[in-house]
Amino acid sequence: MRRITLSRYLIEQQREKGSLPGDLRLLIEVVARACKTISVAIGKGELAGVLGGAGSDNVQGEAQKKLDVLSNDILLEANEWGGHLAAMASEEMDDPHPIPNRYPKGEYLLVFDPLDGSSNIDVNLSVGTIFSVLRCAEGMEPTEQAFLQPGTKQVAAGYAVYGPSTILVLTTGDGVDCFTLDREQGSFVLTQPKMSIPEDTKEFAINMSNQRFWEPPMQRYVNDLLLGKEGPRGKDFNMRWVASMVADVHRILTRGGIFMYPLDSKMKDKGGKLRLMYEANPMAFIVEQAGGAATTARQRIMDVQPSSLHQRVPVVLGSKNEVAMVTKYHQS
Ligand code: AHM
Ligand code: MG
Repeated sequence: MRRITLSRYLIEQQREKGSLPGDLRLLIEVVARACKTISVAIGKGELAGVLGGAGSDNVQGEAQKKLDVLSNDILLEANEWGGHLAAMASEEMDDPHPIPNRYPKGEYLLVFDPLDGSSNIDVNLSVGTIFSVLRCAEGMEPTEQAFLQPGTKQVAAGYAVYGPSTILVLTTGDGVDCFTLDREQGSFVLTQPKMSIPEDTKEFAINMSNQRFWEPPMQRYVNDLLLGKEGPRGKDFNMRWVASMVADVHRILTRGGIFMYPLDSKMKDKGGKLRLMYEANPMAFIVEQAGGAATTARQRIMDVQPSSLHQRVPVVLGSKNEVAMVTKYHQS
């Protein structure tokens, strides 16, 4: 079997399709390298003393885990000096991180959730890294304003899952490909080219404990799923909830499904739970590139014009026809 490493894949994309600028290729390679480093730290777990709380809060008032902080530092350090970035922003930092003056600057903006699903760290379940790449408009200072572009402007997005194996899923706007980390060789190898999400599904993912706080259309929709064969949907549904978006989305990319973190009355003033710039947008780009759909239940996620870096949105994504069904419930 032809073994295609991530480096070879990126070089071939650049050469054959001309679709991948050199700086973007470098950026993706550097992010992938950082993910390998994070994967090693997570793999060592308690042995490396990386589990547990960091004793600090992030800008959203959430308690940071040691691995949240460590993963953020790894991504910052890896990406600072290559000359491909104008600035970075992260779930774990209040403001964008400018490239230090001693390094050259590039045209890209990198946004990431360094460790998604942190509540799963200490219980040894899958966690991941999510990232999104934008271009900094010419002549614009890479301040928060430069980042506030809708998801349609993303030039690349991806996520890593640190699970039984470490995988990296990537799109540059030409489909979605999945790589598996060969731990002995230290390289990501293409294992699932051109991922595609089935249009229909019988599996949903939602945190059911929030049911009574959802808006009425979402309550009606999920009730109808639960009624199964006897209800209006005429089929039984299965449910999964890992509480790591990366793992839930990866399952959907592999076998279909619908993932929802809808608006609920507890966080109505915040706009939702998941963050637009570094959770919803990159996942929406990937899901759409794999033939699925991603909405807020009312609007395509990638069309939302961000008003702040840490903005939150409701998220409904996955199998196309099921996502459309959710929109229908919200229209009636
Ligand atoms: P995090 O980035 O702080 O880890 O939070 C995001 C995570 C998602 O991965 C997951 O889908 C969701 O929060 C789980 O939330 P809950 O614990 O409310 O079920
Ligand atoms: Mg997250």
